[in-house]
Amino acid sequence: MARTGTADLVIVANRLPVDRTTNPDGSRGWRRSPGGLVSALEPVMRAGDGAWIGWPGVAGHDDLEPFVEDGMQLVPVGLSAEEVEEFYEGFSNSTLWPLYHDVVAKPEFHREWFDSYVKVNERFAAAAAEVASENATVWVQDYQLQLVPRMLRDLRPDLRIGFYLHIPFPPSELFQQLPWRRQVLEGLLGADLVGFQLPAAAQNFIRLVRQRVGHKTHRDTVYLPDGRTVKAAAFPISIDTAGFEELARSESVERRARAIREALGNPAKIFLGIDRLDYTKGIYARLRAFSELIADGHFGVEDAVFVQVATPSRERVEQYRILRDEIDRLVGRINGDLGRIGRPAISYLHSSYPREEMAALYRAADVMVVTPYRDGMNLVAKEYVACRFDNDGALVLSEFAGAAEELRQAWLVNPYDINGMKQALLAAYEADPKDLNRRMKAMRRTVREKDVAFWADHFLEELSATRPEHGKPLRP
Ligand code: GDG
Repeated sequence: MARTGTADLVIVANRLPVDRTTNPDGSRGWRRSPGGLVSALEPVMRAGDGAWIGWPGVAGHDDLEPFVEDGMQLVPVGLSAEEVEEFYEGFSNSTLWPLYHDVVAKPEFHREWFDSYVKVNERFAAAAAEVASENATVWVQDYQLQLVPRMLRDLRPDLRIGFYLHIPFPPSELFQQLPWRRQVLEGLLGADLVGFQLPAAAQNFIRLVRQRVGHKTHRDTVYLPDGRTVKAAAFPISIDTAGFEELARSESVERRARAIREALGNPAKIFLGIDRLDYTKGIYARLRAFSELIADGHFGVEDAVFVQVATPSRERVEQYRILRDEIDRLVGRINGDLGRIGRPAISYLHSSYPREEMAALYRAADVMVVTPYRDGMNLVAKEYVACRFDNDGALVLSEFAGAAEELRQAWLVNPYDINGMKQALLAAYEADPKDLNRRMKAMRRTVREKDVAFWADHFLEELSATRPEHGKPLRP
């Protein structure tokens, strides 16, 4: 067996939970980028000698020594500029991302991109093999690393391996387009447990394995010829609910929320959208629906404003540039047609903000509008609910976001149906406080009970239960 390391729990993700920074004096440092995933895993990581393997987010292979941050061993994996283009922007974000999101944009298939994907996945697998202790647990994250489970199992058959997909897993009719469909399925089958956001995604996977790889399957289990089994199941991801609520309750956030409303001219209602600027998120259609409500005379720009935060994302990918231009044009046209001096219909912000500002926006918004064409889960919807501790505020939510399976009391919409969206936006705008209260209370119960710690614990417990005779237990 290969030389083993000391980590009992290894997270393998495209990105490290820190960003590379350059200080004013030219020296380099790290800044923590706290996400839900890292806060959920921190307790287990600390207790069990954890390591996190990922790309630092900038091209180049310089100074990539493992380092310790907050008791976590961080292991950087370098990508060359060409690999960023072919593995990350190419195969991950121009092939898999659109393919897995219902082909909302046309996926591009290039053989060199896949070659790069294989090479980078090998590098991540080798890094994991090196730091994992004997019989350790390795948890691989997301669509950029689907070949890692198989590669890692070949290097280290002693490991217990989990995989979690954060985005949707498409139905067989779409997945079949992928020229490398078999390699991807076999890559995932290297895991003991493959987790998805929704049960339907797990079923898509099981069906594809039966059809394309020819393995025997029964319900949620795949039976491999060598006697090993692989389980596929749903583990809907969530947020640090208590953390968000605490932030939302802070005096400074409350003050900032009031200042935001003031700056918008104290409209009766504030609509809010917060998304990465991504073509899956349905930003264009939602802004059109809102603007038509004004044009149709349901309310005026003094009564309501739509604040749309679009966080810059994947800016070197062609489809994202096109989208940005389209949204720029649409916002310009709507404001030109409907706005008055000091009163735009849409307040559009192409920028990213600190968490405190996000919480203040959630506090200020009367109607939160989340209308993706397809979304694995959508954490923004859950964050809004977590921040509404007064049980007020309305959520308009796409049926095609994973979150719709849990947040049933939202105004659910089909984002392809503009008239239907208009009706839902208007209903949310006019809803009486009692109705809002009833809906929000129920949704808050859901996000409180099922937070990100619940998600991580549930996955890791299920993973320990696969091959119980094998691998050491984690000590949370
Ligand atoms: C993928 C799947 C799945 C956004 N702008 C800013 C900011 N954000 C934060 C939000 C939220 C997160 O980023 C976005 O998460 P979403 O779930 O909404 O969407 P994706 O980025 O597409 O995430 C998705 C998720 O993975 C987890 O599995 O739910 O379906 O597509 O937390 O608050 N945060 C800050 N400033 C910003 O400007 N601080």
